[in-house]
Amino acid sequence: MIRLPMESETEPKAAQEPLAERLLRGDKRALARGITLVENDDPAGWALVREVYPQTGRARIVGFTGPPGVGKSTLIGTLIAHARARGREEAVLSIDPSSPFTEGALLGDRIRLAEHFLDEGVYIRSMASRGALGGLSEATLQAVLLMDASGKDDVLVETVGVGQGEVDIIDHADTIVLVLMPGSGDSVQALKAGVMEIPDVIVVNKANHPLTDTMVREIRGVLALGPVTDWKIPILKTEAGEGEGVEELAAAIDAHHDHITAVGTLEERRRRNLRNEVLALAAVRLRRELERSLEGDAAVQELLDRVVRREVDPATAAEELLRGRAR
Ligand SMILES: Nc1nc2c(ncn2[C@@H]2O[C@H](COP(=O)(O)OP(=O)(O)OP(=O)(O)O)[C@@H](O)[C@H]2O)c(=O)[nH]1
Ligand SMILES: [Mg+2]
Repeated sequence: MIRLPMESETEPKAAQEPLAERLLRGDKRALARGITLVENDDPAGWALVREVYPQTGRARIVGFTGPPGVGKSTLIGTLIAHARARGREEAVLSIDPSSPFTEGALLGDRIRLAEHFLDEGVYIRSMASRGALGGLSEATLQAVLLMDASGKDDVLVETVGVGQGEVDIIDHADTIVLVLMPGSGDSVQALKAGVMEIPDVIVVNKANHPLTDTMVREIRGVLALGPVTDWKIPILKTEAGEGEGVEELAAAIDAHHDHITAVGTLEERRRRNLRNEVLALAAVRLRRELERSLEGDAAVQELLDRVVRREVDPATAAEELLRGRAR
C-alpha cells in the first residue's frame, strides 16, 4: 500500500468515539484508518465493514476504465470539481496495477488531483491491485463499502485495463465509463471481439486531435453490431485538461444512473455484483482453508506424492481432496 503523505491517520487523544461512528459521520481520518485495516486484512477491518454495512448502498459507484495514459485521472479530477460545485461529496479509489512499490502513477495522480486533497468533502486513495495476500478485490470492495458508508455521494473507481483485467472491482460499479483516446484502436478491437465488457458511457478524451471523429465513427460502428438495448451508449468527446465536455460527461453519468434506477437494472446489477462478491470471498477463504489443511496432513502429502509419481491425475486428486474435506 502506498500512503499519501497528506493523509494523517493519527488519532487525536480526545477521539475516544468508536471508529465506526466517526466513519459514519464522514470523518476522513477514520475512513483512511478503516481502509488501512481492510487493506492489511486486519480482523478489525472486517468487523468495521460488518458494522457499517447496513449504511451502505447509498453512494453511486462509477467505474472508469481504459488504457494507460488516456486521461482517466484528469477526467476524474475535473468531474470532482464539477460535483463539488454542486455540493456533492466524492471519493476516489484508484487501483494501481503496477507493483505496490512503484509510485509513478500515484505521483502523477497526486499532481492531477492535488487541488482536491485538502478538501474535506473529497477523499482520494490509491491501492495496489495486488494485496499482501494475493487477494485483491477482497480489499478493494471493502474500501468502496467504507467510502460509501462514510457518506460520499459518489465513489469513483479508476482501473487501468482493457478486457477482463484481474481487477474486477469495475464489476461493482453502477455505471462503467470507458475512456479512450484517438489511437486506442486496440480497445475498439477488444470491444468488437467482445473481450471487453460493454461500458455504459464511452469517452474519447484528448479530443483536440485530428483522428477523434474517425475514432468516434469506429466505436459507433462496433456498438451498432451489438445487441439493441434500452440504454443507448453515449459516445462523448472530452478534453479533460481544459474541462471541455466534462459537463456533458457528468450529465451522461447522471442520465445512466437515472435510467437504471427507473428500469430496475440498478437493483439487478447490485444483486449480481454482490452475489459474485460473496462467491469470490468464499473461494478465497476456501482456498486458504485448503492450503492450511494441506500443511502437515500426511494423507494429503501422500496423495500429492502419488500425483508426482503419475499414479493419480491432478483432477482425481483434487476430487479426493474435496471429498476428504467434506468428511
Ligand atoms: N492533450 C491532452 N492531454 C491530456 C488530456 N487529458 C489528460 N491529458 C494528459 O495525459 C497524461 C495522462 O493523463 P492521466 O489523467 O494520468 O491518464 P490516466 O488514464 O489516468 O493514466 P494512468 O492512470 O497512468 O493509466 C497527462 O500528462 C495528462 O496531462 C486531454 O484531454 N488532452
Ligand atoms: Mg490514472
